[in-house]
Amino acid sequence: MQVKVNTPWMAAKAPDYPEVLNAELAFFGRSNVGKSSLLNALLNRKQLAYTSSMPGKTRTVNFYWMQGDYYITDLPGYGYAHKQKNTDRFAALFEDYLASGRMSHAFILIDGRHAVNPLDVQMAETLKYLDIPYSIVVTKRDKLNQSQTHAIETAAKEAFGVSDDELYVVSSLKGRGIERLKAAIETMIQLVKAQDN
Ligand SMILES: Nc1nc2c(ncn2[C@@H]2O[C@H](COP(=O)(O)OP(=O)(O)OP(=O)(O)O)[C@@H](O)[C@H]2O)c(=O)[nH]1
Ligand SMILES: [Mg+2]
Repeated sequence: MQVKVNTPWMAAKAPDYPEVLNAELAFFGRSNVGKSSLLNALLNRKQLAYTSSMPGKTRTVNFYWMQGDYYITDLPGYGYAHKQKNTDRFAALFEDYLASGRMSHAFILIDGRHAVNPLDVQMAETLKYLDIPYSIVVTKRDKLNQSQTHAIETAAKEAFGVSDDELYVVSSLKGRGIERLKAAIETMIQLVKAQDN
C-alpha cells in the first residue's frame, strides 16, 4: 500500500486504513468548522482537501501524507447527519478510528463565533479517556474581533482544560495563526520520532 502525495487515502473502516507512519495527527470538529480548509492551509494547497459551505462534505477518514512521514487525518464533522443511516455509518467510522490506536495527537476545531459546544467537550472527554493528547484550534479568526477572540479563548481554556500552549487561533482564509500551528506540529513530530528511537 503506497499513499500518494497529492491524493488523500480515503477509508470508512479500519481494514481499509493505510500503513502506519511515524505519527498521525487528527482533525476533529463539528461539521462546517473548517477542518478541510485548515488542512489545505497547512498543505499550502487551495483545494486538495474537499471543502464546502454545505455541511457534511467529508464522509470518510481522509489520510493526508505529510512530508516528514506522518499523516494528518481529516474526519467527517460530527453533529450533522441527514438520515439515521448516516448517523450509524459515522458512529461506526469514529468508533473504528478512535479504537485504532493510530493517533499521536488530536486537534479539536471549534468555530470562534459560537459558544463552546457540548459535542466538542464530549469529544475531549473521549480523547482523555483514551489517553490521546489533544489541543484546541479556534477557527475563522477573520470573522472575530479582538474581544470576541479573547472571550472564546477564555471559554475554551476553561471548558477543555487546555493551556495557552495547547490553544491555537487560526484563519485558514487569511493565513493567520497558521505558522504557529505548523511550528507546533513540527515540534510534535520530532518528539514522537525521538520517543520511538
Ligand atoms: N471566513 C472563513 N471561512 C472559513 C474558514 N475556514 C473555513 N471556512 C469556510 O467554512 C466552510 C466549511 O469549511 P470546511 O473546511 O469544508 O469545513 P469542514 O469542517 O471540513 O466541514 P465537514 O467536512 O462538513 O465536516 C466553507 O465555506 C469554508 O470556506 C476561515 O478561516 N475563515
Ligand atoms: Mg471537511
